[in-house]
Amino acid sequence: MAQRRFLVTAALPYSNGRLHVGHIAGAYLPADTYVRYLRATGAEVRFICGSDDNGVAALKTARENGCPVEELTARFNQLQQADFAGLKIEFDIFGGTHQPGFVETHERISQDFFQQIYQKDFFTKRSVKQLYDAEADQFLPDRFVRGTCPHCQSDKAFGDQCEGCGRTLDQVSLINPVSVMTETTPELRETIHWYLRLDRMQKPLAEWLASKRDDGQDDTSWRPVVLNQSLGRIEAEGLPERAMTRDLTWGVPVPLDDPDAKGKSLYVWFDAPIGYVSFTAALCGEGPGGVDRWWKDPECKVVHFIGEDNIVFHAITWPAMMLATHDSESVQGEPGEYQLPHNVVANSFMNIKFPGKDEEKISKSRGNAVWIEDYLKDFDPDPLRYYLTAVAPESARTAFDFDDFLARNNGELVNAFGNFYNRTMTFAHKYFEGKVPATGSRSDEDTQQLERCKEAVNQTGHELDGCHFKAALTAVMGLARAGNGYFDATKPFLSRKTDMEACGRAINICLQTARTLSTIIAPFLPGTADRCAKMLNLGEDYRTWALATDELTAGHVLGQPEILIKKLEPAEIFAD
Ligand code: B3M
Ligand code: ZN
Repeated sequence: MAQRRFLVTAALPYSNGRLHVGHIAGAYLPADTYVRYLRATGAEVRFICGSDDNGVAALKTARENGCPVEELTARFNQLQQADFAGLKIEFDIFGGTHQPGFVETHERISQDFFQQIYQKDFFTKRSVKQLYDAEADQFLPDRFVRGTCPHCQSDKAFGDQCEGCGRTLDQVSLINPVSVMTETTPELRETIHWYLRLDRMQKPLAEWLASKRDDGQDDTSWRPVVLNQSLGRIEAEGLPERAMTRDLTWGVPVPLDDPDAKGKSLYVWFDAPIGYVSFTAALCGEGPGGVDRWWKDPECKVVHFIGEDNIVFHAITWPAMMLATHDSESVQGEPGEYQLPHNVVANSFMNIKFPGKDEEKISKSRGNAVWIEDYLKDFDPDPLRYYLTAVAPESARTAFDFDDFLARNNGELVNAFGNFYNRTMTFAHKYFEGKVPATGSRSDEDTQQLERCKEAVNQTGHELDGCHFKAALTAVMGLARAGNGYFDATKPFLSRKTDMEACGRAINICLQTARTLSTIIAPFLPGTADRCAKMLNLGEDYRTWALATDELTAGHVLGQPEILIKKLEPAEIFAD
């Protein structure tokens, strides 16, 4: 079988703030888990991320902090990289759409992309009325204007979107608009923009999306939330043209030899997904062996991991941009053309629940988040990786609950997983000189337990192939519990006094189970898995999925037992 090939991306974080647990649970942790799993199965993978530096978000924060926008985005790019490294979320490249070393390639590739679409006549040049801040002498793109939402009357509406009801907005529909630059009331003025003809792509896109519904055949179906949001959007409002340029100088300049394009940039949601491509170029080069091999080859599957607020951009706008560059009639794309994503995996948001308080939304402005930087000062990455997968918001919002975090670490990870390793290792060292005891003649109970190991490997792999991370972790933990169940049932603590052969057989089976666990826990908890492998004295290839149930031979010398997972005390939790 040819080696499977995947290009996996995680949403590019805006480089205007720190990362919190909601970001990690939403896109980065599932993406990293998926990549680790794919690699364990022998697939060739590139894992791409970087910061989303352009557009209004960074500009606005820079203004508020009175610092140059380049400085702000460079600083947060670095801080975010440190957060990811601390959590062992390991990209092959972390670029940035306006970072030194990346910005030139990114601009060129984004501009080429725009040009291609332009030449294929998928843009309409339009004159439109937009809000203009006379005092600041500039148009007010997107989040530079706020006001009251015409749909839900929330006063947390911005020029592009309402924070109250989540609807995308046309800024001129805002009630009582205010410029966030000067706090003055803006006026309407004429400006010119280039609109992507999404309307022309509505039919093929809708058909393509509909083909991603679960037909029970394979693991290529998309999550319902992604399809419901994107297809729902098309049903509700069709696909009107959308402006892909902005009156802004921070960003990728509009590459047209047209006086009307002066002083304008590409819309940040136009250039940001192209960041995936330009960072791939930085990692693998351009042309046939580089970008084309990862993006324009039907043999390579592109998988995007995102948060739910990014669904429409990844399931509609970005595929539409790629479609607009195609010559072929085929929606997915012919070899040599951009291939539409194999999957777009989105999670919901995560709320937060502080002890003794009600569950609430994570809010940057109110500062009620668990920041990764703070977490890493006190803890290892794995308890958080475990918790965020166990309560992942895969189909609905969930909450980061401090008591639950503690309970799951101590009750599940320590009690089930850690305890199984601990008792098995202790026995092997105490009574079998730190070696794998003889297999002996296995009972039904023994072969059943080995069968459970095989099933757990298959089940975990199957769930991971389908991006069901929670279910996959449940399968892993199921095997750890089954290991404890087997230990309790075979009672080596009794047989060691009466029947050393039976005791050895049981410990042998426990060690085989521990060996399987080390492989299947690895995509989720890489640090813990390394400690498992060290204790079992396994080689570097212990993560290889196909070897997960290869048995340790009798006499194999084990490593030293150590504490696998630490119990956490309530007082330790984010004591400031
Ligand atoms: N910068 C992240 C966000 O909306 C946004 C993702 C871009 S992915 C191309 O929070
Ligand atoms: Zn609203």
